[in-house]
Amino acid sequence: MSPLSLDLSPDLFPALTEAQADPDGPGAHRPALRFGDRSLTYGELAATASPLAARVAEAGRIAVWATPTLETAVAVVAALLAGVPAVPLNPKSGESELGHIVSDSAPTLVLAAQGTQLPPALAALERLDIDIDTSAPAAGLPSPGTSDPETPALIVYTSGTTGPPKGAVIPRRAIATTLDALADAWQWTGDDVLVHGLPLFHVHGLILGILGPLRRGGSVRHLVRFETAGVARELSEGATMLFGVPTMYHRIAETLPDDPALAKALARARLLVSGSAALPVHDHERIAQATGRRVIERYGMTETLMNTSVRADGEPRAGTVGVPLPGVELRLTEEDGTTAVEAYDGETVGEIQVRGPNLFTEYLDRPEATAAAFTEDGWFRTGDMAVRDPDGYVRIVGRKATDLIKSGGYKIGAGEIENALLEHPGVREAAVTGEPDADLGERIVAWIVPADPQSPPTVDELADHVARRLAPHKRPRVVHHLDALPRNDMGKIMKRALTHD
Ligand code: MCA
Ligand code: AMP
Repeated sequence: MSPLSLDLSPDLFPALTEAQADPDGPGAHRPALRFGDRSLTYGELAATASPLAARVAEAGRIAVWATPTLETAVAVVAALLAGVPAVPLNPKSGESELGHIVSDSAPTLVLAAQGTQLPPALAALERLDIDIDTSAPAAGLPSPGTSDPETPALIVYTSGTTGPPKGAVIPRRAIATTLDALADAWQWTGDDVLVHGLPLFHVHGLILGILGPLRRGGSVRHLVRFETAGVARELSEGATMLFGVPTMYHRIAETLPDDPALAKALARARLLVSGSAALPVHDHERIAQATGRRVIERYGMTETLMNTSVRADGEPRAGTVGVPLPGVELRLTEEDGTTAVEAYDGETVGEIQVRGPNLFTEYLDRPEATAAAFTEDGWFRTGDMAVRDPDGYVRIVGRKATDLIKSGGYKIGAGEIENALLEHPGVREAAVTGEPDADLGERIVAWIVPADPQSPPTVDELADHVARRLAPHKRPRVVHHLDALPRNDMGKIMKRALTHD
């Protein structure tokens, strides 16, 4: 593994700085971003993001209405140039989730694409329209020397086992170091053209998928909406890398037998990368068989950004997440959470703990939750359980909390869905579990005791209720009605009994 020099220079996007300094130079004409049929070169991105950066520079914290559009990318780049923390909002979030995020993070402004209608939960916020006007005279980029690497760059909301989502405060230092570590592991350069259709309010789609190519001086083509036809088109028209969650690769694996053009396009790619959840070996093998190419996996978390990856120059082994990235310390610990597991035997299971410049700073305004997430000597407890092969490859075998569900690559806390279900008048008691699903990895299952057993609420009614309050990806896909929830002597719901119906 090559050593990584830690670049803590405050300039996150050297290619953008170069385009700004020399607007007629070749660097300014290189493509940066493309969403559907709209695109920006580096020169155009500098011209549109720099005046926006100047306008938000005095804001304490901004929210970004993170639709899958050029505007979102421009807004986040502008915030980073200005050194102002940005909170990306899921535009499909329901009223109670949005209300929580806005009151918790207290932004002073919300940035949204011109013409977008914002929901009532954002009505109290001052709105700034993102107007992509590349003809406007470019303002000077804010001096990069003014930004401390520890300055919060993004606040990304992530679910825990109970209660509403917490804001993970991600400093500039973590973004720069994780992206540079991935560049080393993947031989990722400015010549790469990335294609993806991930949402832009999480680490995967936004930091890796938008800021990653921009930091390298390369380009990204966003599909706006994930479809295998879009993947085939872009990879056959010059894109070199694909990022996706396992559900997307599962859909690719399902489509491949009837789509030779997709197989041909994937075979040309330099790198196919999966992450956010485990990609089942069956899907790995189906894709390898149809294309001759192996998908590689990387493992990360909102709080840690990226921890490990199969390297481009390493052996692409299905079912593993590869080796620790340069600069990342990784250990497995025994049940006590502090004794390190020394074995590299492919068998001894321990909790993954990590330390390094890729880590977040804190959960916003939650010192207790932050303290609980770390050991006394500064290791972050991921809650993921793994073994290590003799050559250091990490294989994730499960996770500590049964109350965390990964569905479609989204992390969802059972507790927040239970709370939402209990707000429905037809629900007396509720418990939520995840069960295996070939497409989503896990599907959300609600077990409810209806208020009126004669007319229990239907699955559609409860799905709509949760989607409207929280977000559509948090909606239950299956609902079971029970007379009572199984409880132990202490009155605690025994979820393991529920999964074995
Ligand atoms: C259906 N829909 C509904 C309802 N039923 N909407 C409201 N109420 C209902 N009752 C709508 C959905 O909103 C959606 O609308 C459509 O029906 C289909 O929804 P669904 O089947 O749920 O999903 P999908 O659209 O097929 O999505 C699959 C997906 C998605 C594309 C794979 O799950 C996805 O984008 N996942 C990515 C998650 C991710 O980025 N995770 C990263 C976090 P419409 O069709 O209009 O959309 S993890 C991370 O960042 C860490 C650091 C890491 O390691 O990466
Ligand atoms: P999130 O908090 O939404 O960022 O999700 C982080 C979690 O996703 C991790 O703690 C892991 O459980 C899971 N995860 C991410 N990448 C992988 C992967 N390649 N394989 C298995 N699990 C993964």
